[in-house]
Amino acid sequence: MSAQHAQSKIAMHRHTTWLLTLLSLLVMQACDSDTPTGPLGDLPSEPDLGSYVPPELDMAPIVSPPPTRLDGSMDPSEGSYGAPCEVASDCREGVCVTAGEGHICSRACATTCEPFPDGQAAYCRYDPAQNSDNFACYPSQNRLCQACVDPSQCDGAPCVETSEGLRCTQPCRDSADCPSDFTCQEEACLPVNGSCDCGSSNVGETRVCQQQNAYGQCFGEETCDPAEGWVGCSAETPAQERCDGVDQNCNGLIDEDVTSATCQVSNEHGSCEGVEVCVGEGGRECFGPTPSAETCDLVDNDCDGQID
Ligand SMILES: [Ca+2]
Ligand SMILES: [Ca+2]
Ligand SMILES: [Ca+2]
Repeated sequence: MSAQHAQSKIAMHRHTTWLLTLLSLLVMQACDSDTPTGPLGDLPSEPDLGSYVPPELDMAPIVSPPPTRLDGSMDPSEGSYGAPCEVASDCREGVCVTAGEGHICSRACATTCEPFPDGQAAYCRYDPAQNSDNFACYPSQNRLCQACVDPSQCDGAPCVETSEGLRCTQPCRDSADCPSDFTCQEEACLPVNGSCDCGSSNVGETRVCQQQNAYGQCFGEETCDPAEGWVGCSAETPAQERCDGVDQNCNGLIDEDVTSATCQVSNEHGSCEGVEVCVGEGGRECFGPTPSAETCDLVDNDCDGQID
C-alpha cells in the first residue's frame, strides 16, 4: 500500500464518521415530540397566556318561546281561551263573550272558571243581555245594578232586591269605594234609596209604574225622590170587575163579564120575572113585564101562572 493510498483511506473514514454523526443528530431531532417540527421547520413559540385577553362575548338574553299550557297549546293563539273574537265561530270552543268594549273567546262552565291567560279573573255566569241562560266564563267586570238572579252573575258580589228587581252590587271596603247615591253595607255597594235608577242625577223624573195582582195589572206614574226612591205610583189596585161604569181590572173593558141574573118586577098586582142588566154608572136594572090587573086577553097579566 502506498502512502497516498493510506492517506486517501483515512480521509474517507473521517468523511463516513461525519456523515453518521449528522444522521444520528437528525434522527434524535425527529424523535423529540416536545419540539414540533414541520416542513417549514420554524414554528412560532408558545403564546404567553399571561397576557391573553379573551374576545368580548355577546351576552344578549336568550329568548325563550311563550309558555305552553298543559294541553300543549300556545296562549293566547287565535281562537283560544282569552283571544279576541267577534262571533262565536271565531273561537275553538264556540263561545265569544263580552269583555269591556270588545269580546274574547271563552268556554262553557258549570260553576268555576280558570283565569284568562292575561291573569284576569274569570267568573261563571250568564249574560242577561244575550237572552241566553247558557253559563260561560266572563272576565271580572263591574256589574253594579245589572240584572241578576244569582251572585255568580255579579262576579262574586251579592245579587240584591231593589225597586227594579234583583240587581248586582259591587264589592267595597267603605262607602268611598261606591258611586254617589250608594252606601257600603256588608262589603257591598247598595243604593241608599233602594233604587238603582233614581238618584241625585234625576230628581223629579217620572216613569211608568204598575200595580199587579190576581185580577190584573194597572199602570200609573211615579216620581224619583233621591231620599226615598220612586214614590207616588198613581196606578189603581186591580179588583174584580163590578157593574159601575168603571174598569176595575184595568183590561180596557168596562163592566165586562158581569153576569146577568133573574129578577122580579113587582107592584101591587104581583111579581113578574125579568132579567137583571148592567147599565154602567147606574148599576143594574131589572128588565121584565110589569104586573097588571088580570084582564080577558089570553095573557097572564099579573104573572101568577094563571091566564085570565
Ligand atoms: Ca166596572
Ligand atoms: Ca174591565
Ligand atoms: Ca094571572
